[in-house]
Amino acid sequence: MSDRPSPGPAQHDGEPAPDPGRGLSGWLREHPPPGPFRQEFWRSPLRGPWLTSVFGLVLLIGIPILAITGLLSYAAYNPRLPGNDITPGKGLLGFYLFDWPTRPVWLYRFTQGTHVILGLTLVPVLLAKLWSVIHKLFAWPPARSPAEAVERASLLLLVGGAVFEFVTGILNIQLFYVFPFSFYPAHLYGAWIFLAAFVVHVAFKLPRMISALRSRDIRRELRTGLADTHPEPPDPDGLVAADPAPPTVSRRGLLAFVGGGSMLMFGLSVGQTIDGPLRRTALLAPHGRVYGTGPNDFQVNKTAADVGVDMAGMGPQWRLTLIGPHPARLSRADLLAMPLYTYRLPIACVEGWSTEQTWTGVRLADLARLAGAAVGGSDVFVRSLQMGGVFSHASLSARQVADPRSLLALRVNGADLSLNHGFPARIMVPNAPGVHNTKWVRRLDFLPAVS
Ligand SMILES: Nc1nc2c(c(=O)[nH]1)N[C@H]1C(S)=C(S)[C@@H](COP(=O)(O)O)O[C@H]1N2
Ligand SMILES: [Mo]
Repeated sequence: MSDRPSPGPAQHDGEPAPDPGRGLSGWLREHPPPGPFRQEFWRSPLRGPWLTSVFGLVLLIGIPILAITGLLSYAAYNPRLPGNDITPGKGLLGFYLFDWPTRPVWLYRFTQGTHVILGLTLVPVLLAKLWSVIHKLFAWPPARSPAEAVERASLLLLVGGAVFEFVTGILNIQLFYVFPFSFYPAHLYGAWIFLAAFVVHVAFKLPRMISALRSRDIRRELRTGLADTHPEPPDPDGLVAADPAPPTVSRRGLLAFVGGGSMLMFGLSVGQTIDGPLRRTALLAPHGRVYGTGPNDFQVNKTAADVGVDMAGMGPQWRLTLIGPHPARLSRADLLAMPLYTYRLPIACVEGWSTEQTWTGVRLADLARLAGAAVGGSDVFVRSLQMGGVFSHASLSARQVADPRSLLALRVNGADLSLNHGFPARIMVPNAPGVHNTKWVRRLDFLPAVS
């Protein structure tokens, strides 16, 4: 406890009657509930506008990158095509959607890797930022005016939205579906709510952030040890503790702790996007614990056994059904007798991992022609032997069908596909999200393109 006289009203013996002159809000102000609602509860000498602004600046740069890469990922799903959209109620939120390109081939790998790895890297910064303003959540009275009530409600959307987006994102890449709703629409709608609150917050706080950043020199701060660490001067926002305790860590120490946490998150996850030998360093990545052997030795997202595909369907009696003006049924031998092409293409999963392999197969464009469909004017609806669920089908756009590197792959790295990688045949499309590279294909419907 501090032996200094505490700020605020003098102590009384009995309960003083509300002072009618100051009204209820004055009375409330003088009678905060105990614990975190009292200013004296929050005593860290490091809290202050400069510190909050340093974390805020990092988030101000990082969150728009998360937003852009996230919204691009939604566009990459081509949600306007049948079967691809699980947010049909998006309405105006789809205003920016465009026909996702097939080149550069690494684009989705880059944007989605950035989305996931940056999200993980920002976790310590987000927590530090929330810590630095946490006492404001307990401000008492809850609101002094209707305007303040609105402002504080918007903070709930801001903080709640940020926590919701980070938590659902992380749970999703950990394949830990504990929440009672579907990830994809929840993360998308949550993003828009959060972004709206974020824009309002930045608009209000930007000038104060800039002046707070100017109030101290970061280079000097990074040279200042514990002995010379003093609280920031009292500020109108009340970020600085009313009754600061002696410091137990310098600002430099706190920044190093948060920065070190971020570097750890980055270092333990980036390997899953880069792949190759670095894959082993991605200790935070849950994927790719299942690998194949020989040329099929790269990570498997879901095994055939996991999703319960009918093994019998993959035997010699397997046929690929083509639907179009001239429907056809082809065996694997028929497909292998067609012109085969080989390309190096990445699988880039929405969950952030990726891997590039060498795929051999038949061009989707050649299959479209065989079915009598117009190349460039036909989308394709792909069905898997896997029955039911979002992975059992996917639509590809006319542009994707027409790209000469878009394959119905039969082989990988010179060997037949393994069962887990989609034998007898799987889709491989350049720059498509991994989830659209459907495995265990049984039927392709070439349909006039959705304009
Ligand atoms: N039928 C089917 N196809 C599928 C999946 C699936 O679960 N079922 N997973 C998809 C996802 S999310 C990804 S990232 C890639 C992974 O391919 P891989 O398991 O061969 O590495 O396959 C895609 N194709
Ligand atoms: Mo995926």
